Amino acid sequence: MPIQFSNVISLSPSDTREILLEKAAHVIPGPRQLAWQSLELTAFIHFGINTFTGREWGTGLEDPSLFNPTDLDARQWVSVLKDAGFKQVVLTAKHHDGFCLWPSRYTDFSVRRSPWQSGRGDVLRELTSAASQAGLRVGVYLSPADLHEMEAPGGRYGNGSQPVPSIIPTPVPGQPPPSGPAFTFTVDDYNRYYLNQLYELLTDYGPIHEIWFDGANPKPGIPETYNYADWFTLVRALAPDAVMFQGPDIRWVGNENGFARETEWSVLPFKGDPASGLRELNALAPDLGSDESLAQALACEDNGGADYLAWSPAEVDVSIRPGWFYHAEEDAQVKSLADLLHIYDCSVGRNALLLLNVPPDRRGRFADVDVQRLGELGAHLQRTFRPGLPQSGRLLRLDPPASDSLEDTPFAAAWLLELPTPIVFDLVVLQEALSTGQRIKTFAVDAWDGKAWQPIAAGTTIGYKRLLHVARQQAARVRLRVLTARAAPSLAAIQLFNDEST
Ligand code: FUL
Repeated sequence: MPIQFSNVISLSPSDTREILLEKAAHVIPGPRQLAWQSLELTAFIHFGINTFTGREWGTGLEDPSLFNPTDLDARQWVSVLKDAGFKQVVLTAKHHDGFCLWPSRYTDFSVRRSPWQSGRGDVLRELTSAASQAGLRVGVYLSPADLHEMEAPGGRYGNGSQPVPSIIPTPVPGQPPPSGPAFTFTVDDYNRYYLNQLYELLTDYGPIHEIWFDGANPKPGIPETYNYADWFTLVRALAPDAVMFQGPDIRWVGNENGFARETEWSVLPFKGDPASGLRELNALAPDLGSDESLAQALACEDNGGADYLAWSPAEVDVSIRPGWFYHAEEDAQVKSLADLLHIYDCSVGRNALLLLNVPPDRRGRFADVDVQRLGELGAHLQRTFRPGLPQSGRLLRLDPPASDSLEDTPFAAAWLLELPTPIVFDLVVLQEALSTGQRIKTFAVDAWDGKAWQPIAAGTTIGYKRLLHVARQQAARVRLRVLTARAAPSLAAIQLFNDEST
């Protein structure tokens, strides 16, 4: 039986290494994963009670009247981000403290009890209105850990309540219900609360394209079981195009510094039932997804081997400042343009998506220094990646062996980019065609100097995209040789650019 392309492929303990790798070569992204990955550059907005207390993690017992932005302007956020090339923005609708930036029906620990707009404000509404006008997508961070629900009297988190069949959205006397279909889940008090909040976020604000299930918990000792399966069911039903971070769709890259791995695979091994949507892994592992690590995961004797392979692409979250929230004393520590470009190379350029955090200040606006830096970033990227000659070249597949000076080097596949006239470039962009999955393990790039092929770059994995800085040079013919691959690879693009920063 030939192996079919699929988002998830089951493993068997009897799979040989060859079959395992053949299966890995047939795991492909789903449409929502592909749409998400092609955004490339997305923004995170950490804003909330912490902005006004100067903390990174709140207590959950703050006075909501502390939340009082003097000049909140989500249109400023959106226009600065859009001009800089960002395609989506994810807001901390609720951080670990539990304070809600929208007037939830299910708690009074929210903007409703703040002086901002006399308690009638809604930060998520401001953002979704501005973003939909500008054509930016919106995502929401809804922290599973909730200190207010842990610490405040009557808190529902870990209160020992029994799971009971519960209608979501749960009717609230005197308040119009969110509109949409009703669901019944058997859940305890906190999961009911969390599901109701998810429901509000996914039905009251237009399309939501990413849900951020943060993994951190300031008080992990308080026992509460998250009913992930129910959360995922609700999200799929109400927002079928949304990707779930640390759910079935996308994974944390494993650090908050802005760097994907030099070798970053999107096909990973997992244990358990793929239908559960839980993709549990050690996100910090230095090697995720190499041939060796797949073989080890399958053979793992401690707790049984991996059960399946799934498409699990990396998201790189990093802040433009030392903290996630705005602190005036960090104004001088906003990352430099060079830092941001390095992060871009090491995230978008390494088969990952960049989620760059830009926290609004106490006015509710991006500070001048952040605005300036985002402007510099956008200008640089637009200059570098402006459409031009590369797109007009012909991309030809070459049959091995190649008849030239490097013919002794075997290759699994090769492509030639041929331009009508030579161009000056110092940046090579490679993209695999993900409709046949991620297959390339190692490759080399050569440029034709008029007499012979000269090697100019080499590397591991390509996947969605690989950026390679090379010595500035002029050529009309550039060749990619795939040296090793899991199966016959397909290529989407070779492009050449002139990165003016170097
Ligand atoms: C972490 C949180 O604890 C931080 O406060 C921040 O939200 C970051 C993006 O995720 O897990």
